[in-house]
Amino acid sequence: MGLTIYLDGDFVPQEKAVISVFDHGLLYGDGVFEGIRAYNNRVFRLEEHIERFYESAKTIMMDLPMSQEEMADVVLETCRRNNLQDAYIRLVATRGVGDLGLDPHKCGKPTIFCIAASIQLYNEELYTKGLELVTVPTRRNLAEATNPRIKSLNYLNNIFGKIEAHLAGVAEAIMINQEGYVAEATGDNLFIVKKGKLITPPIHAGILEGVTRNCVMELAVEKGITVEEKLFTRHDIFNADECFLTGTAAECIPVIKVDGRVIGSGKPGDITWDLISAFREQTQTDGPVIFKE
Ligand code: PXG
Repeated sequence: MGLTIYLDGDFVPQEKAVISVFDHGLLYGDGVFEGIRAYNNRVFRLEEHIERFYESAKTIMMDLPMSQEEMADVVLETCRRNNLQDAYIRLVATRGVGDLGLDPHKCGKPTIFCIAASIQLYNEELYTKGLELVTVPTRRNLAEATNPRIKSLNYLNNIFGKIEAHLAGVAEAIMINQEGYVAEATGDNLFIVKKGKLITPPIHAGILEGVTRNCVMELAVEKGITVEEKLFTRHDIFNADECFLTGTAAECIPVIKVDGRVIGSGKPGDITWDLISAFREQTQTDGPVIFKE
């Protein structure tokens, strides 16, 4: 069945949701986006996603033509129009239609669209067996150049990581920053567990501040687990007791091998499992309701 898409103020059938070839989102990757999930009739942490969306837009000097509350309503209404209580949502703002030059001032107004689709769940076997990862040669973007905190439409850096992971015969990559410290995966944040402590790279490692990352850190603190944001290297991953990734699409997913080194017991660890189930529980009640009684 065709989806109903929000595009620049209207809800239109997906065949009609088309964008100009002069849109700078397409010509230059000039724009920002969010990947959001809905669970059990609620849009998970919608406010945090909208806030990050506006922060990304502010950094690239793009004025969004509505308030954060109105943008949140666009997301909720897109779910309603598609009759979805569980969904994968993509909210995008491009610089808009301009000429062939890269000057953003020539673009009149941002193009804004929102897609809500039914979610393609990851295979549960990935969670019970865990993932194998490799570190890849392409470094994560330098924060002083294209800051990874901006969730921009420019994902080539991450796509290189994905390609290099596939060349190495695995599904996902760990990206290292310019200084040699672990940054993140191509579309997920990374955690390790060592002697009962949960450790993840700080924002200044050059990462996206993940909504799932923040939620998992909160849940760990609630469970009395010590959480540290600190720089670490591949060596710390190889010698960790547990490792997992977090992201909107994958949620929390265990990692059992990195660059050929078995992590911990080689099976998803106890703290990882504890946090996976706490996260799954949290998604059932966190965020604004889509269909009110
Ligand atoms: N780091 C990067 C670089 C990301 O793109 C995350 C971390 C996790 O953030 P959240 O807020 O989702 O916990 C992301 C998320 C996908 C997909 O389909 C994932 C993301 C973007 C686009 C697609 O796996 N990003």
